[in-house]
Amino acid sequence: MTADHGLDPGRKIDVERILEGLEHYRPRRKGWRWREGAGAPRSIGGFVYLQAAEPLRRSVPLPAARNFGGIDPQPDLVISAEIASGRFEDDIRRMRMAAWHGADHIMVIRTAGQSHFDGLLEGTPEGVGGVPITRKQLRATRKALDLIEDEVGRPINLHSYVSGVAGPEMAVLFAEEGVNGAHQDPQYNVLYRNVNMVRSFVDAAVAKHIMASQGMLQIDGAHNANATARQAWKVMPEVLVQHAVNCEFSVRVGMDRGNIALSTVPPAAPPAPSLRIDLAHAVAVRQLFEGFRFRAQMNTRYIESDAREATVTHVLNLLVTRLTGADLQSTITPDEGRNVPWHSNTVAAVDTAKQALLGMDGLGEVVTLRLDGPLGDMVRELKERAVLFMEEIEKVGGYFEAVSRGFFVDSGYYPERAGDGIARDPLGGVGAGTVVRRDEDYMAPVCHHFGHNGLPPGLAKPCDLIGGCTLCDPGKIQYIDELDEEDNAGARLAETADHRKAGLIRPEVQWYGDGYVMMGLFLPTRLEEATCAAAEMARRAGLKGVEVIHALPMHPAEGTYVELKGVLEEDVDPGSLRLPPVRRNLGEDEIRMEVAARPMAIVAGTIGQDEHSAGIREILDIKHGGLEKFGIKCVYLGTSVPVEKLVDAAIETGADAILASTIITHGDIHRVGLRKLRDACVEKGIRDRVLLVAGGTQITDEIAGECGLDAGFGRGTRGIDVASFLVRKRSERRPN
Ligand code: Z97
Repeated sequence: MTADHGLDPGRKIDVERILEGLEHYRPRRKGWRWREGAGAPRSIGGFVYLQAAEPLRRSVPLPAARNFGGIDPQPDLVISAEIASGRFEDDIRRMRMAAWHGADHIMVIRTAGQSHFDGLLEGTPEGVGGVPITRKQLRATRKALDLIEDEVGRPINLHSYVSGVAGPEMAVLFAEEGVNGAHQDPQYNVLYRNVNMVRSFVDAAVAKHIMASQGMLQIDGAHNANATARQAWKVMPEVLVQHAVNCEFSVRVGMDRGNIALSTVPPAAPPAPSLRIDLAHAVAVRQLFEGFRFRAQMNTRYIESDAREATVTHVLNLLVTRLTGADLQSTITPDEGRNVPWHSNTVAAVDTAKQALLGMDGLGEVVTLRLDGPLGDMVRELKERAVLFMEEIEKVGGYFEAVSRGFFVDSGYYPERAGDGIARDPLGGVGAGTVVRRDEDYMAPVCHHFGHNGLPPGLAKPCDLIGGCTLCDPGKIQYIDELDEEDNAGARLAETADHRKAGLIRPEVQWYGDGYVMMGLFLPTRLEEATCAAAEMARRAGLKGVEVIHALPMHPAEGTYVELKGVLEEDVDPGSLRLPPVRRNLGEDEIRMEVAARPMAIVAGTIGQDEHSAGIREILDIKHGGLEKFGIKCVYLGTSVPVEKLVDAAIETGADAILASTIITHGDIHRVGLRKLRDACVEKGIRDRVLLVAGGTQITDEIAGECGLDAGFGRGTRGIDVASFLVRKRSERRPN
């Protein structure tokens, strides 16, 4: 961090500094923010984008951006990353990485079982399967995100969950701490957390009212039926009903439609013929709920441990998003199937969304969905089934009665019923009988409160009675720091402090210094043997705590691909490394323009008794982006060329540079050859006006320098590396 506490892109975020002075930190803005600048065509890198938002100030572009001048356009949709490793102090770093790749909605999953707590947690214990949502965790995260959003130049939304019997308290906490969005759906409590129905809906009214007061975005919970039902693709009519219940309830409580997002997931996935089913569902949802927002998510139900499979399903889902429209795009990683949240997978999922959405930019201009055929029929049928479902709810006496009869999460395709729905007792569940009617003179001196409030007349705002509520006067918020002396963020950070201070490098999956690495092995044997053998090999290679996280048979007998994780207890001191010099290339267009303005010619060949030619030809030939591509005139003399011949050719053609390739190194023959080349140039008086460049698998810049040449290029060199060097060096030496 720099002096003004802004982030320095070249340095790690200082988590200890984030935790300092938290008791006084206030979120600088509240409410949800969409991406800006979408809706009109935008020119970037010579392309016209129809669905792009404002670019980021700083970012990491997609790898292929190298071919497009390094552009990093940002799609029009907000992109989510779910980040919750159990330790918020480590998640902050992952949030920064995700933001640089294009995430502007950070969803923090709650630690297992937090929805069963009947109050707020304080302190910051370590979580399991998520992060404990506490004031300290939220405040530190929001503070870090405030810095990160300055760094990338785009608002970043922080999000978590308002559910369980502490839902209203959670909503107040979120409102106080500047949380920008939350899942809130009373049906979730009823069906999945067995909270009493009356309690859940009353709590929801309070929570939604508070969320609405801050302009928070709400995501509903309908998708959980897809994730839970035995046959998830059959609950489509029910999902529409669940959306309807939550949408109507939210609007009546006072939420703005523009802040109500339907959580919609494609009901099927390959190997099912999913796209037809998914499209019909997506169109039906959008037709029924016009004016609301759509949060497109993958169906977690179908995510196994295979990264490739998860990515393909994700991309198919993104196609549905582009064809039917959405406001917010979630990203899911194969970690759903592995239960290990890897930094790299979170970032990869954000990139998958960005890449696919950009690739499908403006798809609606060239492709339309045919609603006058089978798709339209399916959409109509789905809507009819949903309406019939709703009518039956009314007929049996309402929502509570319907739930008690197990209408929901039944895997029959309505009106079929499989009888496996979740049934709850309207008089039972957590918090049953805890709702009491307010007295006539009930009075609460707080500003955002649902329902009857018997305030004295003439008050400007209710909290004037107490000199301000916590939402009007944040100074009243009680900030409680660590309660547990052992299980707290400070203690966890202290454990790694020395390592971090020493600047040592250790691999990491989710927590600082966790040492985890992933190993991928193909083993030519059947699955059972392969998984055991792979684990054994990893142990022998020195990994500890080895666990197989993925195995895919290639053939029942021929072999299996296995991925495993384990801890590598190795540190590297960066001070002990000899880093190769970093060469930054000029852009392709810049090189071309320079060469057009001042023509450039080179002579090249493999020197000595060396018959290798593939490498040097790749550097020269236009086919794979060699020097010719930039307009550089190349004279190639072939293999086993005496250095004198190269020098003579350079004089004859007035070449700007000589490229000498040398692969063979025994007896240091490469060094001998290169020195001879330099000497020959000196002898013929051209050393000052030609650039001398060596290339070959074993060549380094250092070796070339030692032999009196200007540069050396080794394995992995591309034409542009050499072209960039030549252009830059020539203008350094001879500016005109
Ligand atoms: C998603 N990948 O993005 P607890 N309320 C609702 C929910 O859907 C959930 C909770 C509360 C998923 C994330 C699934 N949703 C996880 C409407 C969870 C969580 O776990 O009971 O504390 O609450 O939607």
